[in-house]
Amino acid sequence: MKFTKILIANRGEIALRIMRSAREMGIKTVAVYSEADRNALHVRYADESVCIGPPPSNQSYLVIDRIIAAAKSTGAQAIHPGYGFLSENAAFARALREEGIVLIGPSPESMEMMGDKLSAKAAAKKYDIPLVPGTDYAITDVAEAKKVAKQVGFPILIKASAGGGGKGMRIVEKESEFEENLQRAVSEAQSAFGDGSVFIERYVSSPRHVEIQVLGDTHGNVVYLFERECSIQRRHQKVVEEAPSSVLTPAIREAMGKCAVMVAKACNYVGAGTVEFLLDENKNFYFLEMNTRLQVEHPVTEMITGKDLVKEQILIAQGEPLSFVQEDLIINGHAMEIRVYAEDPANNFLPDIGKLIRYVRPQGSGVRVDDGFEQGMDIPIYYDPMIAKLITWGNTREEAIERMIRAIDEYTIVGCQTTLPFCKFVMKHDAFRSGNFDTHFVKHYFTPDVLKETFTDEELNVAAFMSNMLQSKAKNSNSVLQQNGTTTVSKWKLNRL
Ligand code: MV4
Repeated sequence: MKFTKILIANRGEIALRIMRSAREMGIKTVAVYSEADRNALHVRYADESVCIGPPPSNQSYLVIDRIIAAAKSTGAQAIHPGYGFLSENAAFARALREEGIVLIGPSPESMEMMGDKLSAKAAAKKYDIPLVPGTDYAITDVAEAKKVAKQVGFPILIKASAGGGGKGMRIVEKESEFEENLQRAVSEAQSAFGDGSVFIERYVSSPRHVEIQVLGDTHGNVVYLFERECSIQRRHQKVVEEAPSSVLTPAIREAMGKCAVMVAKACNYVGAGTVEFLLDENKNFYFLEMNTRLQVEHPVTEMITGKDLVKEQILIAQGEPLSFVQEDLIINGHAMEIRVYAEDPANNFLPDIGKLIRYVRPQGSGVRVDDGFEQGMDIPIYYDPMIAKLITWGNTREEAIERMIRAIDEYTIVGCQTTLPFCKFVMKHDAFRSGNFDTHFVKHYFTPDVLKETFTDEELNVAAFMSNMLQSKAKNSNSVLQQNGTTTVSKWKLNRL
């Protein structure tokens, strides 16, 4: 079935990003919005829009019935859920199926199988996918669990089967601390997720996080679109993502890709999905879990493969077979993405929302900005404080990094603190540039005082110029530039400060 109209059950940058692809395909778009988003860009961009409730997401973007009602009243044949909100909600997928509305995403069965870590591991085990040594069943017996923990070897990690994003994980250093930690993990998992199932794994102490993008169609074809390296994260919040990873060899890439395809096949996956792996110091990889949605960081994959993942999702949902095979896919160059949050990196990354008094996007070759704001807009307090994703492409990793630094310097955001200076710190750091880093990068290298040094040459020139001017004024002289012929300041930069 070819869609003529789809509804986007999301907001912000991802809603806009989806609508852009739909428009290129000649498909009309319906935006849904909360009262806080009445004037948001995704509402203005869409062909039609429907208000679905008050600002809090549990009264708007998370209310299944309101979204279905909006699709029915506008005649949308399909719904794209974006990421977050209802994107991995099997009950939503099932409700759409019952209403005869197509979900641009996988089946509720795939979501359920991969949403639970233990059932995901069980599915992967059948295909001999490498798993971190540990239990692949919920621990019920403490004595038995202790035995397994000893076999696996300490330190071990206790994980909640229903957990995600690092929630419900506990590291246990030695046997004597095992029982107490296990008890706590179970009760935490029970109260946080309503499911006390936990399992144990050997703790991989310095891993890298590498994930593989897959696409599966309704005809049983599955391909992988290489990897994204997402090790630069802070408290399980990704900050920098890139593709390809600087450490994978073609052989490891192919092995991981083939494993990811098997994981997707194990759950009859349809659509765009991501298979997460841990990579240890010796480049052994282990399957962790599968994310059954389009991810925030998907643009880096688009930049190196030339594929539009949202278009592919829509074509797949229409029932079309993939128009390419694995051998058609190649990696072209290197892409970097940073997440620009309205958070203050100098103050423990506390949200710093406000009005975008000045907002000027970077431009030029190899630069992509996915955002949902314009100058003058307020950042609503109700949702994720991500302002934008800044993505750069280069022929090489070095070029992508240099371009990112240049783009960060061009990006002007006045009205709130942002993570831009923090991301520039990462881009300039030797460990990052060498490619030799792991998931502990931020913890190891970042303290707020490192931000003080991240002025551009232009900014330093401006400072030098101004101090010079003040000194000259004190001396009652009017020939500032003659006194310091080496100081150059562009009017352009002065205007932007
Ligand atoms: C691990 C691990 C070490 N050993 N499992 C964190 C979130 C979840 N997706 C899996 N996570 C981890 N699982 C074993 N056996 C370390 C992490 C981990 C991590 C993983 C990916 C990206 C960032 C991370 C930060 C801290 C810990």
